[in-house]
Amino acid sequence: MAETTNTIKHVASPLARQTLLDNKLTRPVAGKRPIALLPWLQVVKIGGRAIMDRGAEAILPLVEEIRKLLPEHRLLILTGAGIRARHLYGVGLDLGLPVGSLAPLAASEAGQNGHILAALLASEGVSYIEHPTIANQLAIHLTAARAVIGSAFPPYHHHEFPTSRIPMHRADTGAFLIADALGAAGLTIVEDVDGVYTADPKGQDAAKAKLLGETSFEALAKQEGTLPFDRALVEVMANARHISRVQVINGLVPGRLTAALRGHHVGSIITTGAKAD
Ligand code: GWN
Ligand code: ATP
Repeated sequence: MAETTNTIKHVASPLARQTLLDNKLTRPVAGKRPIALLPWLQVVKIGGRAIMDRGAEAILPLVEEIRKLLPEHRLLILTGAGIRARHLYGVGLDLGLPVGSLAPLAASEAGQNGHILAALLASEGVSYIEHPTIANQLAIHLTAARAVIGSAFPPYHHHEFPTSRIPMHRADTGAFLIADALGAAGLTIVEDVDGVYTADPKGQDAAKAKLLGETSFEALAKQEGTLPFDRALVEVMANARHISRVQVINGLVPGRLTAALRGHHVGSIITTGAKAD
């Protein structure tokens, strides 16, 4: 790439003489699909409220299932925040704290759930690893152990968007972003319901709620009402590079996580904007 003219060294760059603001100009260089860093990795997001807040009754059978799955898969297990974050939002919003102050506080609750889960799997060589370690040293940790655990929240901290007083990018979005960035083999979201329904199966319209065996980010963007994950996830799915489908499963039913990781359809499969290979 370097050319020498007289004694002055010029460093050539295809982006040297143009604005980075024009997609048409940057596309030939920046429009390529990135490489998959960890194509053998399975990412599993465990619900904070759906699983961890239920305590031993929900956590111990899942820990047993994960223990048995270790010889089969290499896992990045990420935990959500749950009830303590909701309490934190209540107190923080009452005091007028901005979203960028609330986001890292809520994130720390997701981390706490990860530490709890890691303690239960420590005897299998599974540890909690920190956000910077996930960013920089995940490969070596997964060479030493079959699985590691981390916080599912994205580390946006004070850089959160000001559009919402509750952080828009929570555990589900964080899990998807890291799975897609790593080019992982898959993402499974573990909830306390059988998948995504047309309406909240525990809400006012429960009687009308129908399970969606297969759906897409486009269909969910149009679906009114709540979803079992952050709305921002739908937007992030639209721009995915690697993860072409996500399965949402019920972690309270023994065997569902095992089946999902083996590629079986046992919940709701959501197709994203990424093109499958
Ligand atoms: O503290 O449980 O990582 O993995 O978003 O930042 O608020 O931090 O502000 O490496 O960097 O509470 O201390 O905490 O959950 O996020 O971690 O024990 O700088 O290992 O120090 O990006 O764990 O923590 O909360 O994830 O989600 O020290 Mo925690 Mo979280 Mo630990 Mo992490 Mo935040 Mo770090 Mo971080 Mo902060
Ligand atoms: P976190 O990890 O952030 O703590 P979570 O994933 O454990 O959260 P919730 O955010 O409470 O848990 O999401 C799961 C809940 O979403 C389900 O128990 C269900 O009642 C509710 N829900 C709302 N809308 C729907 C829907 N359309 N389909 C399925 N479940 C829905």
